[in-house]
Amino acid sequence: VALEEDIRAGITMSEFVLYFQPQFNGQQLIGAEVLLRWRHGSGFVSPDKFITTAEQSNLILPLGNWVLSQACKQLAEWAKRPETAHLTLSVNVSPKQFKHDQFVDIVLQAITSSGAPANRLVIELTEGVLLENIENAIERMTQLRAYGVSFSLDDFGTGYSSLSYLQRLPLTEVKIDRSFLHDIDSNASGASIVRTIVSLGHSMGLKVVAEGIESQTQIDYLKTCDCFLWQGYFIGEPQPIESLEKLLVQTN
Ligand code: G
Ligand code: G
Ligand code: G
Ligand code: MN
Ligand code: NA
Repeated sequence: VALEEDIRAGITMSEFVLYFQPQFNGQQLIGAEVLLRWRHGSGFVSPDKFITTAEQSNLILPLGNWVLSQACKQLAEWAKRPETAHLTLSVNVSPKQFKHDQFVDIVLQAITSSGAPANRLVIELTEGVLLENIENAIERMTQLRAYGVSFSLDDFGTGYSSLSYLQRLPLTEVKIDRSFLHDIDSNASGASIVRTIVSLGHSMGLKVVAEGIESQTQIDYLKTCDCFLWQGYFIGEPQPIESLEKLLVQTN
């Protein structure tokens, strides 16, 4: 309850900020994942410490709306300049947000009020919420897809659902869970699992993003798997918007 009160106060006091973790296609910067940070007291509180509470207390709804609207404002800014107009933003959406009756309207509202190009917005979801009520999930996703919004399945490979089930979802992308990337370095079966997941994703007609890249070895290996969509500390940490934009100048 104390944490819940702190989050409430944090929202009104504008203590929440967005960080942006770069995403690359090979050497080229193509966009970023939006990651919420809480500047509270003496330092930053990680989402791991507050997302669960925010989710339980419904505070994730105002917080999540804020993230979506900020991301859309950023996309609208980028759309004005040719150097940045191609960039995408991936926003994490929690189960409670996705299941909310107004979810589709909330996303459309964020897009419309900011003037963001909908086809630059990617929504990251996890398997559990999508399969809890698959018909409903398909309907919501299809409605937003019609406007150009894309969907990425986060933590791919850690769920338990059948592929035929997953294939029914109008996804555009999967993100290989970072535990598999980690295993490339630590054991032999890790490497073949990553290769299999990449090939599986491609055969489903999806983009495959490798996240949690922490070494050159992993990059070299991903190239041999025909996976060029990359995200991780080794190539770009989550950072404020200003430094992301500097990076753009350096990489283009
Ligand atoms: O950025 P970091 O690795 O600390 O994130 C920890 C967890 O919090 C990750 O699972 C990430 O998806 C989640 N997270 C980060 N930002 C957001 C956000 O804006 N909304 C939601 N729902 N989850 C987020
Ligand atoms: O599956 P197919 O033989 O069409 O694949 C041709 C090549 O393109 C393969 O190397 C495969 O990994 C890659 N590929 C297939 N589908 C996709 C896709 O949706 N996105 C990306 N980035 N690569 C793909
Ligand atoms: O659950 P999700 O995939 O959205 O989590 C994203 C989280 O992963 C962010 O909090 C981010 O800080 C973290 N992250 C990003 N890159 C790396 C990395 O290379 N290694 C590890 N261990 N975590 C990472
Ligand atoms: Mn994510
Ligand atoms: Na993930």
